[in-house]
Amino acid sequence: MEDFPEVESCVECSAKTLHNISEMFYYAQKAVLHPTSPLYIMEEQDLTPACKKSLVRIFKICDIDGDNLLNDYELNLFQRRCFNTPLQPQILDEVKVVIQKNIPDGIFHDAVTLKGFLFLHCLFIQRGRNETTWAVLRRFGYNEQLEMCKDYLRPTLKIPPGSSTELSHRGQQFLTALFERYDKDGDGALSPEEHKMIFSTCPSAPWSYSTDIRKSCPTNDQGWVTLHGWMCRLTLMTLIDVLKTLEYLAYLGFNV
Ligand SMILES: [Ca+2]
Ligand SMILES: [Ca+2]
Repeated sequence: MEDFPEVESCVECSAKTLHNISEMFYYAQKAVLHPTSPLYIMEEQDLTPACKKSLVRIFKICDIDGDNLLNDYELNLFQRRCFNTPLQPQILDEVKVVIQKNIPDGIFHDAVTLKGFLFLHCLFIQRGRNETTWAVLRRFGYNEQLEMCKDYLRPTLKIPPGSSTELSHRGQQFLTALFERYDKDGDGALSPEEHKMIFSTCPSAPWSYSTDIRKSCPTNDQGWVTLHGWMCRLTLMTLIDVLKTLEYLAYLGFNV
């Protein structure tokens, strides 16, 4: 196996004595459904850059209060979103102990840091539980190449003739909360830096700050976009290009 790093697992089996047959199928299926190589570099014992990048984005989306830590409440929401079950308090404590033991700065104020989150996924893979990390990545829209799936970004939407499109109440709530999370200084407006950060989970911003949103939407005295301006621009985008809104909601981590 050392000579062939592309071989993920090796199991001795026999069709004659039926020795290890079910194990053989289990590992073969696993190699196809939850491959290691897109996630992990064996020689370096570390996650691949693409996997890290995806997990960093997921971490940011799950960090609801924006303090760069995942507290118990945020971890529970994450767990529910990915696995549809709540995290047992005892298991949560055990996970934190394991992280703390291995990397001391993986836990801060009883919450998981980004380092701790990445370490946890490294550990899953090292323990042969690739399916856990894959489940997380797939839930957040990633395909086998660790790119966002097209149908996740642009789901089919039939708009009857004569109808227009607008943000739902849930969509408005999500985008308002997002604004509040990234308005770090709490002045009720997005500075250019805050505007840049709000789209840090997206490939790029959907519009230019200086020549588009700032010029066309309500701003404060400093000329920075207010919550009202932010919602106006999104309402307009939803009206004229709803697929673009859907795409951005996916990048921003709206839970569907
Ligand atoms: Ca947090
Ligand atoms: Ca601000």
